[in-house]
Amino acid sequence: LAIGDYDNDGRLDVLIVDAEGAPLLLHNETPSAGNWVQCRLQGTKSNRDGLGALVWVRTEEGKRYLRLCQTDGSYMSASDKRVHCGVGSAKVVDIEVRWPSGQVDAYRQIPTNRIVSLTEGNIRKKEKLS
Ligand SMILES: [Ca+2]
Repeated sequence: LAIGDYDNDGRLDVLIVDAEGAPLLLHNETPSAGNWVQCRLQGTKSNRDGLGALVWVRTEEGKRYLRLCQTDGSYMSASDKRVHCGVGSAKVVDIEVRWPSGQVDAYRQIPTNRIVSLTEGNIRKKEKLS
């Protein structure tokens, strides 16, 4: 079993393969799943995929969500390495990435319902949180 957003619509889908049958894709078609953000991490000092990074997502209302960049979870499979986070009705979020190297990068006012690429240590000063 692997989990990922294969069609990049912000809703996580599930792929199941057993020992005998054809692969089964459970395509998530939930009509109103809320807003979301997905982070595609690229490590520079840390591993290239950013595996093990902790991603904090904070909404303007003060809700905070913590996600771990990982691909494990099921036997002989790898799930989507992008970090997915549902954020309810939030239109923008602040994101903080704590990389395995110890580097901390913070980004402000990231619009939701999109995939953002975040490279370790590559942050513009105006986006940096104080
Ligand atoms: Ca999807």
